[in-house]
Amino acid sequence: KMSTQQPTPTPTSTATVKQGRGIVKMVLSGDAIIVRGQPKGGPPPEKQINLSNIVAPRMGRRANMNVPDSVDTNDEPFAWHSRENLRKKCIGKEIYFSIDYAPNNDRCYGTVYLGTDANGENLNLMQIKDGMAEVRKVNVRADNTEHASLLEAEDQAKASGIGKWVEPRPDDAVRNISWTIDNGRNFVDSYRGEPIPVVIEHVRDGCTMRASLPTHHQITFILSGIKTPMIKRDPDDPKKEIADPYAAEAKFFVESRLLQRDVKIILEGVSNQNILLATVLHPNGNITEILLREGFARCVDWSIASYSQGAEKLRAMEKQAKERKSRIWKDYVAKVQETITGEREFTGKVIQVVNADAIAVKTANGDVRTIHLASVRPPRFDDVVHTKGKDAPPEAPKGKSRPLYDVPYMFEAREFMRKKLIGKKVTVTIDYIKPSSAATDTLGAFPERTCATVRSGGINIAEALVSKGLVKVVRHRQDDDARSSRYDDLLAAEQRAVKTCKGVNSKKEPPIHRVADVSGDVAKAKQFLPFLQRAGKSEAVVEYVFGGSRLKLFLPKETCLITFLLAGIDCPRGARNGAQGVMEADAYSDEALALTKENCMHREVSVEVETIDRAGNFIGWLFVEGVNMSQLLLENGLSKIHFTAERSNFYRSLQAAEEKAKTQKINIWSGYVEPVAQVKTEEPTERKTNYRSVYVTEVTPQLHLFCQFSDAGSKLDTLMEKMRGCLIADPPLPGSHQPRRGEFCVARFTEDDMWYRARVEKVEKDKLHVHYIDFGNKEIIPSNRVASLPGEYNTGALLPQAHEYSLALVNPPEDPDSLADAFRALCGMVGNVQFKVNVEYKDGVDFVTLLNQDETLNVGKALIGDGFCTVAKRGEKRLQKMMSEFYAEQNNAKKQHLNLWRYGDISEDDASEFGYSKK
Ligand SMILES: *[C@@H]1O[C@H](CO)[C@@H](O)[C@H](O)[C@H]1NC(C)=O
Ligand SMILES: *[C@@H]1O[C@H](CO)[C@@H](O)[C@H](O)[C@H]1NC(C)=O
Ligand SMILES: *[C@@H]1O[C@H](CO)[C@@H](O)[C@H](O)[C@H]1NC(C)=O
Ligand SMILES: CC(=O)N[C@H]1CO[C@H](CO)[C@@H](O)[C@@H]1O
Repeated sequence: KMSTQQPTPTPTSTATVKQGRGIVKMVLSGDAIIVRGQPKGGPPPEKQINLSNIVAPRMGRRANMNVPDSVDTNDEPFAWHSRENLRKKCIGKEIYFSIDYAPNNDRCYGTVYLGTDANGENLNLMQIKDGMAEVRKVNVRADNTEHASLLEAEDQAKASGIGKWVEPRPDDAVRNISWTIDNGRNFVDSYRGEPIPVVIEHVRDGCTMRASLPTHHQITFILSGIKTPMIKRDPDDPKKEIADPYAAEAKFFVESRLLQRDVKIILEGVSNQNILLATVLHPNGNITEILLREGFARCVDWSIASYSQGAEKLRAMEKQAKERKSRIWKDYVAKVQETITGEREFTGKVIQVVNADAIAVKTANGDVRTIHLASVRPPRFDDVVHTKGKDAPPEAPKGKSRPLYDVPYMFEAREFMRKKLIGKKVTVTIDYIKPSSAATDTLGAFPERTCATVRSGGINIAEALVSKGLVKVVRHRQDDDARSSRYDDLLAAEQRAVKTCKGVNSKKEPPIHRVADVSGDVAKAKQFLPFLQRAGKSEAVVEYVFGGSRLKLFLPKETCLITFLLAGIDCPRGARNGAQGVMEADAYSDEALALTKENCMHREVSVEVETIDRAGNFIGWLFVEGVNMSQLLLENGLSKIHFTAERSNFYRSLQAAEEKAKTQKINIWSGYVEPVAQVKTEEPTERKTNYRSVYVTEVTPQLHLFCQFSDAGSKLDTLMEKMRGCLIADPPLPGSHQPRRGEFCVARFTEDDMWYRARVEKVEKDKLHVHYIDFGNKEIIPSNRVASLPGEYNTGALLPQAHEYSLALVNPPEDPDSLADAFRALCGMVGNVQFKVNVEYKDGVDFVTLLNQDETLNVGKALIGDGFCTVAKRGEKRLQKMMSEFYAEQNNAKKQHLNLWRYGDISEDDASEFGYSKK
């Protein structure tokens, strides 16, 4: 601690001052010190005083790089002992000095006393007495009593052989100085974290110092975990220094406490530039924490993991300084974090490993939430250290991309999480919310992410993954507080993983997973079939659950991926793309999916493959922990028995399971009425009607109609309004989205320049063929008018609203001109008013009767009556009555020679002759 006493200010000119007081800042050698006066505003004045009339052995010096031919010099014998003798006596202490001779400003000889006046111990004399210096004979005058006592003391020291007068001279009289260290890593490791007593020889700035070790190694180190404001050389003028604000203050703060003090240091690490990292331990506290607390330093992520005394204390100290806006934080404003709504901490069951850094958790109330592990990211191709050298390009795979198997250590990461977590309870502590981001050149868009610390059985999963080298720690921006609450643990774990060469940090080639993806490959699937059939039971890992009875399996022994369908059941299916557009989900498909997901996702299961379907999907039985999944679905009323189950061994138990569900009337059986007697279903003879109100939004030249149900209009309006609002608030970068065929997107309709949901039908060079899925119209637009469809507005939120229909019993003409006439006529009939439709039959699309509201117009019938179209013949009994009405209309048209019939009767037989061909 600095004395609170007021030393006499040391003037800059020594010519006038003969005496003074000060604090010893530094001892240069056994006969020279630097004294510091009282600060007056700026840094305190300093003054070098050489002790008069004595001469101590010279200290060895390192070659000065700026002076040519300069070389390292050795100590004169006992130079170190002499310096240390004086240093231990007076460093940091108050002294009184009396100047004996000062030929100029730079040279100044004096007598120095410990304390505040000349009654204190005379240090010049002390050095002579202790045999640490000789009397400077040229100066000595016989009449001077002071000189006489120096000479007397020297004689005594010589006589008793102390200090430099010892005989014989010991080996350590000259230090064996090592100015440099070859291998920092090895040097640090050799001390194994033990505190080393050192003397701080120089303070370059608040966090960079030089120290001499007991071995006389001279080391430069920086304090682990922090950075203080820097003093740098001006790149334009090497003599000038540029200092960050508070750099001088930080340096003084450290210098006045540590310079030439006896302290201990712990060597903790080494930077990429071979600079040592260390922590200084001082009896009054450790300077790293104090600098942070005082606002002289900030935490730095790259070295904080090296700090051996508990990184969390450093963060806490920094936080305190920030809150007080102390020094470097004077303009600090806390960043407003994305608000975390709801609970910050909750527990749940892990039901899926979504990625190497993400899981799906089912909470107590049944919600499923995707949770990203905070501050880590999955492994990447360029993470692995390739044995072929740094410049070897990372080996991205050719062909179908399967990151799980192709990206080094991705599979290991997934397996670690799968085995540790699936079906297990975890505690989730939300650390931050990462807002959604638009797509960039290198990264796809991603939705908002909930980032959290996830613990299972007291283990921080992210930390475990990092320490195994299976994920990497994200380097956040210095001022970014949106990070893991255990960020320093992650950094420390990564440091261990690098040191022990774990996972992506290994220098070995990463493990390779050659996996044959048989799913969707009919030919390959057929080759595998006999093999799997013969195997009987095969072990498998469920990679994904697409639907209640549809799964993707990985067979580790066979190292192949297959699509697998549960045998013996008819399970409700979700919304899907059929041949004629999106098909709506069957009732209870979500419940069936949830049951299979919860029981099977990522589990180890055994399967018995029976057969294969035309698309190359394997069909068979799946057992998970002794449960037959087909049977479980039946038991829960989420499937019906399929007739193919009859030949299986499980038929009886399957039947029993279905019966049970039926009698309990659960799920698909909730409306089930036990049949009184078996009635043979016959083909209905009566037409059934169930009209729905629609708006016709689009007519195609082939006379197909796209309609929106009137009762769904408000839902669509709300969705579009929200979606457009979202796109205006966060406008997509034109051209940032590269849509693929079949993908849903948003497209700006040329006519009104507004965004609509659409589907890409074809991709050309700079053009896209898009189909507006809620209205049915199509157009070709430049690709920069298309953006990605925000997730919350996709077809999961609302199915495409344009339903495609054909007119029942109506045959459009094939001749292009007649077809164009019919098209115009149809357009004229279906203006912007409500109609109603009844589905009559399905044949590719739904064929409908289209009536206006008061039923005065039957559109199909009118087209035939006006001779624009002909009657399409159908065999169904229920349609015969309607068909005969249509034929009557057609005969009328013929008689009046309307349109198609203007040249006479073109009956089906001679149609081709007239050029009106029919299929
Ligand atoms: C004062 O002491 C220093 C350090 O030992 C030495 O380098 C310097 O030459 C001395 N100055 C004079 C004028 O003797
Ligand atoms: C000085 O130290 C170095 C390494 O610390 C050692 O190799 C060398 O032998 C020592 N020299 C003497 C003279 O002790
Ligand atoms: C570091 O310093 C603080 C006081 O600033 C003290 O409480 C703590 O014990 C010190 N730690 C060590 C390892 O010396
Ligand atoms: C052969 C077999 O494993 N049968 C199981 C099918 O699943 C039910 C549960 O739904 C089990 O009870 C059976 O043992």
